Amino acid sequence: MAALALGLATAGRAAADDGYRLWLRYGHPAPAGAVAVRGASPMLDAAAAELRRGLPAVAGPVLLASAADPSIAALNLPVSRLGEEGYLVRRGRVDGREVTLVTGNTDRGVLYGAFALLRHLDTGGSADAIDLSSAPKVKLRILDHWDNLDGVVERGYAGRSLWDWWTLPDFKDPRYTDYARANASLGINGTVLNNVNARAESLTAPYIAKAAALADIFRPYGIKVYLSARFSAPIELGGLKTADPRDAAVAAWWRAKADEIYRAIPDFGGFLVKANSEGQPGPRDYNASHADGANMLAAAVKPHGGIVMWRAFVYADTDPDDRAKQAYTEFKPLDGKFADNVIVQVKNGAIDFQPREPFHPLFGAMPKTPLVMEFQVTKEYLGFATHLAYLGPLFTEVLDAKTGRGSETVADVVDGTAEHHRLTGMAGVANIGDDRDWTGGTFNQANWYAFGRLAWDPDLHADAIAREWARATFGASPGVVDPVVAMMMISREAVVDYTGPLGLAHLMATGHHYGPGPWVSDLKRPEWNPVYYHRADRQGIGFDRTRTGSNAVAQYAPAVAKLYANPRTTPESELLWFHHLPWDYRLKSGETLWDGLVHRYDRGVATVAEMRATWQGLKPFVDPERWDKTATFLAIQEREARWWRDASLSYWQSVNGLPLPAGSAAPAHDLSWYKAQTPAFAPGNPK
Ligand code: GCW
Repeated sequence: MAALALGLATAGRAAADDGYRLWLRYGHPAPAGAVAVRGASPMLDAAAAELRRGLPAVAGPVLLASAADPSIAALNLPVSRLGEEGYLVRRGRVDGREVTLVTGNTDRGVLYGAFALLRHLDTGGSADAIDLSSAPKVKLRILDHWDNLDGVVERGYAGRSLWDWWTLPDFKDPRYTDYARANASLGINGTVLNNVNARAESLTAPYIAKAAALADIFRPYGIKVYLSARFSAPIELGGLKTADPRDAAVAAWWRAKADEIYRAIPDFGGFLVKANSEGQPGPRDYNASHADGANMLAAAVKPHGGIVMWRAFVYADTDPDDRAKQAYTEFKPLDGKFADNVIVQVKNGAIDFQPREPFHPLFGAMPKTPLVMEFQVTKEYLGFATHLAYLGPLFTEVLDAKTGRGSETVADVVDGTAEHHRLTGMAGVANIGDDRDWTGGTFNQANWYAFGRLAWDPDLHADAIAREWARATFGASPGVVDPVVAMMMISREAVVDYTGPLGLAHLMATGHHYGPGPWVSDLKRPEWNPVYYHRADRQGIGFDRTRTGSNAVAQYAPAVAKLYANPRTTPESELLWFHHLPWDYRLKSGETLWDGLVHRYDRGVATVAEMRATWQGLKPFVDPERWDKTATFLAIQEREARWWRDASLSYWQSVNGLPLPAGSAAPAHDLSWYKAQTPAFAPGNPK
C-alpha cells in the first residue's frame, strides 16, 4: 500500500531534479552490448560512454566507426560534405549486421554524431527512420569565461567560478568532465578560461599547469583551451620596461611564453585580448595600432598553429565622439592589416550587450578580416540569473539582420559565406558558475544551449531551439513543452519592454547593472551616464544618430543607413537608438511616442505576469525543485519589472511633465524613493 501510494505520488509530480544534468537527462543506461566501437581513441571512448549512459533500447545496436574504416568506406556514404567535424548517423547493414551507424571523417565527427543521435531520440525523433547528417557552419564555437583567478566571476552572475584554481592541477573535479560533455553535446569546441579583464598571473608557470589539467580533461570532448592575455604581461612578469608590440624584446618574451604554454598544452587554442578598453593596457599606450598588437601576439602562437582573438570592444573617454561609433572608427581602417591567424571579435551591437541593439556596423564593413561574433549568454543587462529571458530571439535577430550589401546577413559574415575566410567564429560570454544547476536557474540553461546550437548553425530558428531544449529539459509532454516554449519566446521582449522600449538602452543604476537609473548623470565619464544615452528633455527623447546628430548611421552600408536615417523607416523597436523625437511624435499605431512608451512598459510587466500564470499551470508536470525555484524567480521578476517600469515612468514624467495615458497605473512611489534604492551587493556590482 505504501509502495502504491509512493508510486502515485511520483506519477503525479515529476521526480526530484536539481538541474545538474542540464539537457542531458537520460532515462536509463543503454542495454549491455548495445554500443560497439571500431578503433580506439579517447574521443571515441567518450562518444561510446555517452551513448552507454543514455541510449534508449529502441535505438537497437549502435556502431561507432570512422568513415575511413574499410567496412564503412565500402558503403559509399556521402561523407565528403561532412568536413572535419560533421557527422552522419544512419540505419544500415555493416558487415552483415543491421546497426545504427554513427560516423564521420574524424573521431570528433563521431563524437558529435553520438550526441546528435541522443538528441534526436530525446526530442521525439523516430527510432525507425534515423538519418541524421550535419556539419558545423562556424569553425570556432567558443565560450568566454569572465572568471577571475580568485573565483569571482565578472559582475557576479551565476555564482562563483566553476574553476577551482586553488586545488588545480591536482584535484580534477568531476564537474569539469560534465562541463565538457554538455559543451560537446552542442558542438562547442573551445573555452577561454579566464576573464578578458585579465591578470598577468594566468600566464605564470603554476597557472599554465592548472590550465593544462583542464585541457587534458576537455581534450576527449573536442574542446580546446584558450587564455585571455594581459597585454602588459611582459612588464609585470618579464620585468621589461615596455610592452610596446614593436619592441623586439617584447615580441621575444611573448614567443618564449607561447612556447612554454605549448609545451604544457600542445593543442592550446591561443589568446583572447581586451586591449585599450575600460582601463586595460594595449598597443595604443605606445601609439601602436590594434593590428600591431594583435599581429605581434599572432606571430608568437603561429608556429604552433594558434590564433589570436582580438576584441573590438573599445571606447575612450578622451574621444568625444558617440560611443556607438568608436569601435568602427578605430577598426575599419585596419581591415586587411591583420595577420592570417588573427580574428577580430565584435560584440553583437555597438554599445554593450543591451537587451536590444541594432547589429554592430563592423559586420559587413571589414571584408578582409574574419570577425567573431561575441554574444553575451549571461544576462548582464537582462536581470542576470534571476529574470527569465530566453536569448534565442536576441541572437537570431542579430544573425538574421541584413548588412545592406546585397542580400548578405550578419550570419553570412560570421559563418564565412560572405568572404570565405579560413577562420570563422562565434563566442558566447558564459553564464556558467558553481551553482548546482550550473547557471543559477533552469531557464538560463536554455541560453547556453541556444548559443551552442546557433554557433553550430547560425541559421537555426530560436523557437525550434527552444522546443528542442524544452523537450530535453522537461520531458516530452506537449502539456509542458508548448507552454514552456510560448513563455520563452515572449520573455526577452518583455525585458526590453520593462527596461528600455523603443530602442532606449543603457539605463541602469550606478554600481550595478541590475535595476533602473535613467536619471543618473553624475559619473565622471560622460558615456557611463544613462542621460548620455536617452537625452530626454521637455521636448523629446532619444539619441540622434542621423546626419543632424552623431551620424552613426553612416557607418552602415548605404541601404541600411538610408533606412536608419529616417524615423519612418527605422524599425520602431530601434527608434530612439537612432532618433531624438518629440514626445508627441506619432507612432505607426497612431498613438503618441509618450503613450506608446508607457504602453510598452505596461506590456512588459503584463507579460511577466502572464509567464508567471503559465508556470503556475505547469506545477503538476515539473519536479518540485526546479518548479519552485522558477516560480520564485518569476515572482521576483514581476516585482522588479514593476520597479523598472515605475522608476522609469516617474523619471520620464519628471522630465516631460506629461500625464500617463488613461488606464496606466501611477507609479507606486515618487521619484525620490526610486532614486534612493541603492541595494548593496546587487548583481552586477563588482565591488
Ligand atoms: O559590459 C561591459 C561589462 C564589463 C566587461 C566589459 C567587456 C569584462 O560591464 O564588466 O568586462 O563589458 O566586455 O569587456
